[in-house]
Amino acid sequence: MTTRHKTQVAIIGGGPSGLLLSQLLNLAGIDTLILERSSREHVLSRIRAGVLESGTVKMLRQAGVYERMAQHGIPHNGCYLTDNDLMVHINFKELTGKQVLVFGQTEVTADLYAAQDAMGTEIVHGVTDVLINDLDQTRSTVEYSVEGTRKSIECRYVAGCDGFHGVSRNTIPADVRQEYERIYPFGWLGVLSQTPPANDELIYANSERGFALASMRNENLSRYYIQVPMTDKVDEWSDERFWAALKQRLPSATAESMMTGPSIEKSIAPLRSFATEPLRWGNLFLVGDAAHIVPPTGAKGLNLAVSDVFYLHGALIDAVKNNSKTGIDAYSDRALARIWKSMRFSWQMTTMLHRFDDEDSFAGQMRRATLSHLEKSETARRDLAENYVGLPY
Ligand code: FAS
Ligand code: PHB
Repeated sequence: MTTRHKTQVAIIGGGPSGLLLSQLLNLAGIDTLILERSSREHVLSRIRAGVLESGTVKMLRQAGVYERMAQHGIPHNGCYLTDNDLMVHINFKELTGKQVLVFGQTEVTADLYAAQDAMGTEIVHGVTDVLINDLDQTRSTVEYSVEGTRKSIECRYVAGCDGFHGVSRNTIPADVRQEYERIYPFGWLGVLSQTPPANDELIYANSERGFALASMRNENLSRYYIQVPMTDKVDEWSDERFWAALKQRLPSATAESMMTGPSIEKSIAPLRSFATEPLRWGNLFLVGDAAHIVPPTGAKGLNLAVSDVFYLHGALIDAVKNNSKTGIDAYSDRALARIWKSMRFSWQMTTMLHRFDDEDSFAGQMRRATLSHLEKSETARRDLAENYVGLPY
């Protein structure tokens, strides 16, 4: 348990945002301390994102967590969008010159923990009752409890990397915060199975029965999702029921040839679009899911957290090392400019590929027309590809 009372940047949350920010600040000689609510085992047990934008790969390389990603990550030059048996290939490489890397967030987080351990950074797990004070003073304090003891740490800046259900966002006064939200009436039932992937590239499938996604983690670990009503419970979905529903939504050739097997993880994730403004309140800066949530249809969640870290790490280095406030003053607007564009893309992919219970026949026609436009128009495919591989920082 830490006995420290001071740090330069206190980071709340030991997920990918907090860990990556801490690693980049430490590499620049800035002292940090991470306060994490869960155990490390719990953080590393969460199955989340699977696709890394090229910008994310660059940032992880800059942070020194590159070897395993280079060894085990699978470069993908494209993906498929399908409507029953119509398969439209989006060739990222041809259209943008870029590719994405399939490498699980769990692996990224594990590598970041290992790098932070090697750095000797203090990460306090099992913290509760975090309270952030004096954000309008030159030095702020973060109070927290751990193993029954109340502690506090004095710091110059606080990074709120504590996800959607954290305390940071609500530390900004309600009358200062402007929140934007769209809750979708469905979730994603996700399954991990030790089976070869159904296809060499991801398939985002649209069908009368709803959305499905065929993804992967490696050549013998597949990740699948199907759209389910938010009222569904995981234990209502046997493996057999899941595989049958998935196959009905994928192109028939894929469904016939794919291998199924026992699920090793099964969970339902709700879908929402959410953003809060501003991302700064005095010495506090919101990063990643603490600031925004996107539906995973655009594979943006983790990648957007990384671009927030890109903007904030440079700003904090300037503020701490050179006492220049320019970067931190600009952080919120700079990060939000990219956040809103990714928010739009994720919303567009979600509305284009999911069925809404109250939709009329016109909506189905619009989905099919969008897909057939993508099939025929290189311009439309380039627009999708540019957003999917990641807009510039
Ligand atoms: P995280 O939520 O990962 O980390 C926040 C950390 O803060 C957690 O470890 C939490 O324990 C801790 N914390 C919370 N409150 C605290 C407090 N009061 N004090 C201290 N610590 C506190 N993105 C994709 O791109 N593709 C996907 O397929 C995808 N699937 C997802 C499925 C689910 C179920 C969820 C929830 C998210 C998914 N995401 C996906 C988005 C996800 O990958 C996030 O974008 C990513 O985890 C963001 O990282 P962080 O900002 O670090 O937030
Ligand atoms: C995943 O593999 O978990 C994944 C991939 C792409 C997405 C969402 C999830 O858009």
